[in-house]
Amino acid sequence: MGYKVAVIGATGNVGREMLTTLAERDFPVDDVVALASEKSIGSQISFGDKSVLDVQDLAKFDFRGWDIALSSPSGAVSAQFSPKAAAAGCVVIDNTSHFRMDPDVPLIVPEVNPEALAGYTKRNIIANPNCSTIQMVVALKPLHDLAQVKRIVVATYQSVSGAGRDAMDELFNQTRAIYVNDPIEKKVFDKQIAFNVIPHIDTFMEDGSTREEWKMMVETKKILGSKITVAATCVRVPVFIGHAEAINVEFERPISAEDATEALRQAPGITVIDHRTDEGFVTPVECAGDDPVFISRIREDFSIENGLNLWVVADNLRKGAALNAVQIAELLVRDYLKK
Ligand code: 2RA
Repeated sequence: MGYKVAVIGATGNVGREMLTTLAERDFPVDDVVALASEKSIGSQISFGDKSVLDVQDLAKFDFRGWDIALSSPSGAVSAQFSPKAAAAGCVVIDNTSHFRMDPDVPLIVPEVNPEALAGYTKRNIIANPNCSTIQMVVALKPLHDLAQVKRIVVATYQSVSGAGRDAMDELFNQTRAIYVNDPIEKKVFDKQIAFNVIPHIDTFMEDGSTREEWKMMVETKKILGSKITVAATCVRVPVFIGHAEAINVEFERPISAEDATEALRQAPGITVIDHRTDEGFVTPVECAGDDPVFISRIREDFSIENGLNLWVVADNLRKGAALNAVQIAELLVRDYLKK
């Protein structure tokens, strides 16, 4: 006996990846529906290689009788429809930032804090963390267990797919325009993204940081440990898929590069590729389409006590969003929604 699963925001980058991941992992569905705004009605979308779905109108959909909704619309749409779906008895796994810091909504990375899922019944909503947070806490969880993380300094190199399909088109069109000496158009990003990097993701805040940097700080505290301090600089780079992060970590206790590497090799959801030779590390183009969080460049930071540096790469649409949401759904049906 399977589950009735709705995908909200099905026509976006993450919504499409959610459908692909559900099909690839043979999630036990009896029925699946693709939901989007009225402008997408009439379009079709593939449910992996299993079937093709007619996109239905979210505004007119009745969630009664549906078990799980994987949701990745805008935050405003989620704010409007997630509570409605939850009230109809459909457990919502929401990829937007809207509910992440709600104390009654668990913020889950299955490899890191699966026990927190028990709190989902308070609102029938579960939050999927931000992509840049997910890959970082997956990498740091085994090291936190070993030597207790005290402070994180992270610089991110985030691909344009994190900003949606139009952002991917903008990178492609700008790159082509520059090659043929055409004028470039800027619609999604405030500056040229082709052959450039932009230290601005999401909106600026009063203290000069961006909401993306704020998300990494507050979400890490909620998922991994409230005493951990985080200094983040989030940068958009001309890459289509795959976020990379240069992470410097200070621990409460000593930790060697060898012990860290061994702990990472044993940890779930992680692949260590770290040879300290040419090509002995991972880059975003190599992670696109893959599930693991990849870790390279593991080395001690001798400039501080108990310091370590890491290079962490993951597919931001898969582990950074869709895969993590489906893994939460797998945990949910295994431990709570048995049929
Ligand atoms: C980004 N993390 O990369 C944000 C949202 N996906 O744009």
